[in-house]
Amino acid sequence: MTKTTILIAGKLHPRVLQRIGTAFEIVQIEKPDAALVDPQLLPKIKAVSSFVGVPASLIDALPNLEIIANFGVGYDGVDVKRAAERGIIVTNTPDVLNDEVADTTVGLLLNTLRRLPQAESWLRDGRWAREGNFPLSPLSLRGRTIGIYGLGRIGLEIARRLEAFGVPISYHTRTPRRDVSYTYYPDLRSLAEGTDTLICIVPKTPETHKTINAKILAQLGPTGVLINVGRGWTVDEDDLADALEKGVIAAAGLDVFQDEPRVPERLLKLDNACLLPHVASASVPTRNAMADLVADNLLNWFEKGEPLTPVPETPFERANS
Ligand code: NAP
Ligand code: 8YV
Repeated sequence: MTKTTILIAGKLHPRVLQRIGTAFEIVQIEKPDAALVDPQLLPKIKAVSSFVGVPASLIDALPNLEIIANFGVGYDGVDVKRAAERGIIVTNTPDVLNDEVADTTVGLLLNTLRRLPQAESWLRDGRWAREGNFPLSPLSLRGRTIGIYGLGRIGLEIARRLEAFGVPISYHTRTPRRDVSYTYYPDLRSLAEGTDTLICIVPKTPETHKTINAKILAQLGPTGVLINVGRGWTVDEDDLADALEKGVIAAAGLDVFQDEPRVPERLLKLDNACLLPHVASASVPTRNAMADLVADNLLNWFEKGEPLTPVPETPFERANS
């Protein structure tokens, strides 16, 4: 029997290939660019999987495409509108990474406040022995008020963890949640005004672009702290660098940037910015779970005709539901 052909566009977690490699014929290209595919193969390709996204140009070049399996819960790299127009299912990897990303967020928050990376450098550089104790951290989690921008799957896990730290929690989403008792703010500005520690975990959408800007940062005030684990797109990085340089806010912890892997020079120079290279989900167990969900979406689609985790823009309705 002829095997279904799947295109892997760009580097992908090896476990996806291990899981699907025998069931399907795999075509691999360096980046999601249709020009890199042998033209004779284009009509054979029924699925694409990618870590870096799938543009409309690639979707348009594949006349028999049925499914795009995105590696990651955020699927902003996939042209989902074009996929929906063509009736192509897009899947992502929700839930299996919630705990890891929430754990990392709490770690990043504590590192930002208590300057633990700088304290370790102090020890490793021999300064503890030479100069004495590391300076007291001006900031602490004690007495802080937390505002979570985006209380979805991951935001909720962040909130649950921070409850154990004894800090009051508020949030902003477009729709208030009925299942939580945290304080709801109907807009981001009032959330920033009512809290001093803003944690961003919203998706990259046209509505969230640079919503964390000079005005929002000013609301947080001089002891304010911004933590961003959503997407760099949501923060105006020039405004943030200004605010950190001028003491408009006290510190920031960032896992994500507008133009990854490039990080603005101004942020790199700042001692009150704690910077991570987009590692919130990047552990072996969690990336394995994400890889399994990518593979299971593909296997389920071609074996049973059902995707496991389609995104809301390309819903899948079961024939008998
Ligand atoms: P989710 O369950 O869809 O939650 C998204 C939350 O954002 C919801 O509470 C949603 O509430 C809110 N939201 C969306 N648009 C909004 C807007 N315009 N204004 C206010 N709130 C808005 O998604 P998730 O699984 O928690 O993931 C969230 C995002 O985190 C992903 O899309 C991805 O970009 C990012 N992420 C980053 C990493 C990393 O490695 N750093 C890892 C995983 C995920 P409403 O719809 O009610 O507004
Ligand atoms: C991954 C993420 O780093 O799931 C997401 O949305 O941002 C991270 O878990 C991402 O998949 C890398 O492309």
